[in-house]
Amino acid sequence: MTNQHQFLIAGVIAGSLFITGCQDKSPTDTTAETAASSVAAAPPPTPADPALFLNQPLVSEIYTADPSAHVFNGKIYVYPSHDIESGITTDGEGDKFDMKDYRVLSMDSLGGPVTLHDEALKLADVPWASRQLWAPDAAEKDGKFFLYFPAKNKDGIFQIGAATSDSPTGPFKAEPEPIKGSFSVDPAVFKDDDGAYYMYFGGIWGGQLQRWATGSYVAEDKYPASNEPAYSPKIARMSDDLLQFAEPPKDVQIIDGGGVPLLGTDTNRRFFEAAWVHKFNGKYYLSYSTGDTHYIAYAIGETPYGPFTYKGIVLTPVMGWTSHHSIVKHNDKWYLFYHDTQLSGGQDHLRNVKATELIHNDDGSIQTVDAYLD
Ligand code: FUB
Repeated sequence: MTNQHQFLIAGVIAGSLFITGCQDKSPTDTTAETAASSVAAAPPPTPADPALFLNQPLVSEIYTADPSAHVFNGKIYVYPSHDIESGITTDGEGDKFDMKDYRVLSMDSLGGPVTLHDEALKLADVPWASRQLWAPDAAEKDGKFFLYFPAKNKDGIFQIGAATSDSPTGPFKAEPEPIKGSFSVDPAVFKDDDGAYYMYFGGIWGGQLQRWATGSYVAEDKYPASNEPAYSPKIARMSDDLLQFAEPPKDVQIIDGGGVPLLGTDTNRRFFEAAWVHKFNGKYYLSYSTGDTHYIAYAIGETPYGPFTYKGIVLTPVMGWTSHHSIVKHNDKWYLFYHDTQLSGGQDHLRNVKATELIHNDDGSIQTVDAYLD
């Protein structure tokens, strides 16, 4: 998240046109190792032209974003942020994204009716939090459901909380304190085939990851110099009760094909926020947003800890500044959940979640999704 939200739709369109204009590459180039800079992003359409959107919003009663999708007991549940018009106009640190509660979506299958459930958790019921309920995730273990969420604590520092429920749709009861040793935003919990759960998290700029470079919080934004590696997302294995980290968080390295960590200045490929992990054919796929270049990129690793080798683009820029997604398998098909700003006509902080099929090629690469039709 950034103080450049004034880009709004005009900026996104201009940026996309710039990318399109500067690259001489097909948007359907889906080979492994496709560089972000080699994928031409189609300019998002104007909101007045809904026929040009590849998918329509899953719900239109409320604004939703950052969709974390899971299949629990054969059904798809989506845990989104619940965007609201906060009335905040200053935007230095993503202040406009001032969400106050969560609501869960569910559906039996993609394309079928979507249920918008009642409030699952509200800010007022989280004892340690002061504001900004950002992108959540969820997990299930032994019939119990866990909601993980970032929020600013009373000192204005992002941490990650856990809340529990007997139902996947809540209501969830928040733990009295945030997860010990947690910081920054965008938790994503991955369950491996051996039953271990891992949380990935972190986000630069508004997500404050750049303030933790020393290992503790420093209230000053410090970014890597041009020859320094980018900030990494973090990983920690979860405790058996899924309420705490079982180990101190570690860096998740993202490297290029030559084994060199991506640099902080490699803005087309480096991690910004919105980490997500799925497993395909025994390999771990880390996907994430590149933030100010608006891609959802992916990298492949051999273990949950990585290192992950950069491979290419999952989703080209969407309408709106942020891009945030999840990838889930349901009934033998893979789906990409993502958001754009179709319903609000391009307002960055008023987003709507969508879904589309995601194809893995035979060589394990992912076919790039362009969310807009020509
Ligand atoms: O929704 C608030 C923030 O915007 C999320 O935490 C980021 O990933 C971005 O989508």
